[in-house]
Amino acid sequence: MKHIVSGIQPTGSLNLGTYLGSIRNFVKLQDTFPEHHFMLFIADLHAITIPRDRLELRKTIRELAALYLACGLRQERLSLFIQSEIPAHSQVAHLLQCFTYIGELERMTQFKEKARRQETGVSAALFTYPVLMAGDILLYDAEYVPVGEDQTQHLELTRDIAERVNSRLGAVFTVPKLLTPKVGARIMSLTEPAQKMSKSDPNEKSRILLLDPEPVIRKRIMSAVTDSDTHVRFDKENKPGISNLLAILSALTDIPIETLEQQHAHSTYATFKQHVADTVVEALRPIQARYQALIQDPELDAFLDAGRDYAAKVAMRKVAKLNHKLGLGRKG
Ligand code: ATP
Ligand code: LTN
Repeated sequence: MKHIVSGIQPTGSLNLGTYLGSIRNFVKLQDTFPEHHFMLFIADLHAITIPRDRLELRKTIRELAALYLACGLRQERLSLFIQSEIPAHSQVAHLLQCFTYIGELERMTQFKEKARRQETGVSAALFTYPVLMAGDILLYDAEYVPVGEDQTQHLELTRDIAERVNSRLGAVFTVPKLLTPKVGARIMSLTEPAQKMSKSDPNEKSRILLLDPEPVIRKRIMSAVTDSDTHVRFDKENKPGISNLLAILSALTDIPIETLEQQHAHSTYATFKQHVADTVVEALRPIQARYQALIQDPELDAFLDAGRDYAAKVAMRKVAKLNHKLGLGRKG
């Protein structure tokens, strides 16, 4: 079975950036790749590389599982699971660390950024985070990995590790390919459009959460930072705020940015923002309704159990193969 694999960390509530950069893309890819099986997981082992409150983490894991499904993923050809429920993820991370150089990890920009922001100590796990991620992907012989642009460097490292293992031990892993969405791969903050919209930004006004009530969504968009010009035009350099709103609108409607520019050639910023706000509200309404039903539904647990069982079987086989190739344990 050919696999497409991706994960999201259960940290903070899901925002429009994560939705457009990843989940919405998964939904579309289910049509683009009708032969592939989708393996999507909640990266809770990644989340604890920075200290978390346990009750908050548990709540977010469930919320994320329900949101994944609420966003319209079809359940056939999908295994949704929780990373920590599959011990093979931790196992393979150690094995792959034996094939990763410290210098490679020191170059990771996400590590450098997150380490800089840490007020208490920086955990060794934050440093080895990309190796755990490589394991998530290689365990399942993923052919494609759909992620936002910020994950490109991690995916390059994953490919390097896979090639290194294959050249030392013979063919063990499929070398995965990156899949980023054409529009929406990098949604920016509404208050500082030079930075990506992020769950961990302390300024709540910088983002829209998928579960935000309608008035909040409208307020955030209407007060999004723009510029002193008056033309609705895509120009990331000089008009990052307006360009970001155009990208959001384009990603949600599948209308090319050039067409949107033409449609809004004579709009004021206020009219344009109103249109973006209406579109976001309409797009999120059905997701919010499905979420409310799913979060209380015991079927959600049944689906996560099935996902866990499928993933565990595939992953265990891969770890056994790797152990064997490395000469670990007894011959069996
Ligand atoms: P943080 O914002 O705290 O650094 P994160 O949102 O980057 O965390 P994840 O939740 O694990 O971390 O990201 C899940 C997926 O969403 C990844 O594929 C990531 O590339 C994508 N993503 C995250 N933020 C954005 C964004 N602003 N625009 C587009 N894609 C994004
Ligand atoms: N690091 C990723 C989340 C992640 C992931 C993965 C994505 C962990 N393991 C495997 C794709 C495949 C992030 O988006 N921050």
